[in-house]
Amino acid sequence: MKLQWYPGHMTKARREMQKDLQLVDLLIELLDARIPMSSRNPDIDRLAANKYRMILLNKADLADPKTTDAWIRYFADLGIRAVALDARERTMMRTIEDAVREVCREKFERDRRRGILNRPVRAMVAGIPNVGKSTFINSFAGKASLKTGNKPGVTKANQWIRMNASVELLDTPGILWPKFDDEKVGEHLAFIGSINDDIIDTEELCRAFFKDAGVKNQSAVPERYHIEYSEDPNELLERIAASRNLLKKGGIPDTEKAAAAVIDDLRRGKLGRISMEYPEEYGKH
Ligand SMILES: Nc1nc2c(ncn2[C@@H]2O[C@H](COP(=O)(O)OP(=O)(O)OP(=O)(O)O)[C@@H](O)[C@H]2O)c(=O)[nH]1
Ligand SMILES: [Mg+2]
Repeated sequence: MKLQWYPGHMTKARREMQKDLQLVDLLIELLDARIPMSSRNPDIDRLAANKYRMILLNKADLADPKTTDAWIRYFADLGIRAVALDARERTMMRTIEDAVREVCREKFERDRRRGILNRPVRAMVAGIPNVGKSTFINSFAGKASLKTGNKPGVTKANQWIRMNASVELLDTPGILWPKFDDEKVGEHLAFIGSINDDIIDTEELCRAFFKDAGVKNQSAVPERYHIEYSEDPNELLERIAASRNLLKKGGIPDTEKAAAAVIDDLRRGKLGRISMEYPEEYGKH
């Protein structure tokens, strides 16, 4: 499935990120735990070369826990502290705060040696659209000061939020960093809802999902819709439409509505906790 990208927009976004990074000590990268690689900015290591770094594998509640653990080890091997997260859960925020302190310990110690007390860590929260940046900041701050929403493009501009005396966070609009050479990246981003649905053919996306997560679908999809599994994506869609009574005039299965239902269920975790990318597929870089 081919998706359209806008290179001009990316160049501008990259420049802005470079500028914003000059304002902060720490980069908190939010990745989607289901697709850590496709949701990652491919230039990030170069852009943030001299910053403290942390990764939050967000929406971990929708990903397979064992795979998420493997990703945490993968990033640890690259020297980056990663934490699995459900950003809606405030209980995790203590762990995050401790991790921030640990990652930035050098800065705190340097400040102390120089007699600077209580200079907060300034952190930029970056990630693709809809990954949960604003939700995370709201949970961390303990108040819902930022607008959130289940569609890409909710945050329109940068905004600083003071957490407490020791941390200040910069919320940023989501940015997509497509890797043009890989069609899968676009598909994975579309599966999880980070690409505007207006430019997506839902049926085509759904067929791609059936192919991509083939093994999982052999049980999760038939179970959810009470149908027999089929290797043929069109057949699957027809069976789902029939079983859900989604019919067009003349009793023809409405495969478009069936596809929309599947994609919606996928994004809500109704097809189970599905990881779509695995560390073993990616060499060290
Ligand atoms: N299941 C689940 N949903 C989450 C999690 N974090 C955020 N969400 C939901 O994901 C949607 C997007 O959250 P936002 O915080 O608006 O995402 P954002 O990254 O700020 O998005 P943009 O501002 O568009 O770039 C919302 O509906 C949140 O409730 C999570 O850990 N698990
Ligand atoms: Mg936002």
